[in-house]
Amino acid sequence: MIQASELILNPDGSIYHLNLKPEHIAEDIIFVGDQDRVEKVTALFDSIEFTTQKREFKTQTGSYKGKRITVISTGIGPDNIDIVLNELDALVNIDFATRKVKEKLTSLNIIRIGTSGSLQANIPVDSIVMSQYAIGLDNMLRSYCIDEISNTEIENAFIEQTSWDLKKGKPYVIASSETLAHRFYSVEIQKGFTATAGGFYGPQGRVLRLNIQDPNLNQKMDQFDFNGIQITNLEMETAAIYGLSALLGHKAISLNAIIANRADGTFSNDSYKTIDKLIGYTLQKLSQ
Ligand code: R1P
Repeated sequence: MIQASELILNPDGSIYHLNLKPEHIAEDIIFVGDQDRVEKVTALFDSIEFTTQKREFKTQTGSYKGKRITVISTGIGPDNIDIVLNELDALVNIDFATRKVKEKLTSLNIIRIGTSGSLQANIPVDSIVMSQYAIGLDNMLRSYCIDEISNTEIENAFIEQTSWDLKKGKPYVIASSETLAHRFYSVEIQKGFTATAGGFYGPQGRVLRLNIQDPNLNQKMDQFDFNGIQITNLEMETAAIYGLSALLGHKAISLNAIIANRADGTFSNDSYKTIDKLIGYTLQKLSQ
């Protein structure tokens, strides 16, 4: 039995941070970072059956072309992904009455609709990248037992090629769900290898007033190559989503609208349009 201090439920029986009960979520779940993006997605739904919000975690469940879908905002960063994925998993795979793991486990489909900066000059602003792999630079996942799901060969190549300082922890590489990658890919988008940072400024090489440990990291990431696999873009959630999904038995794919290009210094003139395009693309693929 899982103790009350470990699986925390609110007085109404909902899970602690997300404020959700098991009946509130669908098996197809869209993650967005920004809570205002939830309604941009559900504005296209035929109907909405449920809405709640606690902190940055806003959730709506409804129907799009007859398919039941939940949209949830994760806020920013891998630490929030730890909360969202563990609590979503508990909602489907732990019996809240007995506080025991269910015998029959449910596998969720998780699709991130995110924004991201490209590291490659040939992946321009306003394009869409689907992450085939992600590399986590943030350490969150290293609290779990990840040897069976992480790609040590690519990790070691990254450490060597970027002279990564292991005082910052060991980066981890996780693949997307092959099933969802197949389902969500089309020639309209690019396949990529996404780096997930644990912060927005220093951890992504931005200098305002503080010196950073490795000012050349982005350039080295841009030049990284493992048998033709190159790092395409930088954001703050994908590797954590892939890692926890793989560990918990869920399927995950991350689709990012490229709104900035860190290689040529450009920023999208109309990032909302690109995000809208990605929302439409995702819903169309989900409903097929
Ligand atoms: C930073 O501004 C945030 O934007 C990106 C990063 O991953 C980070 O969460 O994604 P979202 O637009 O999905 O939040």
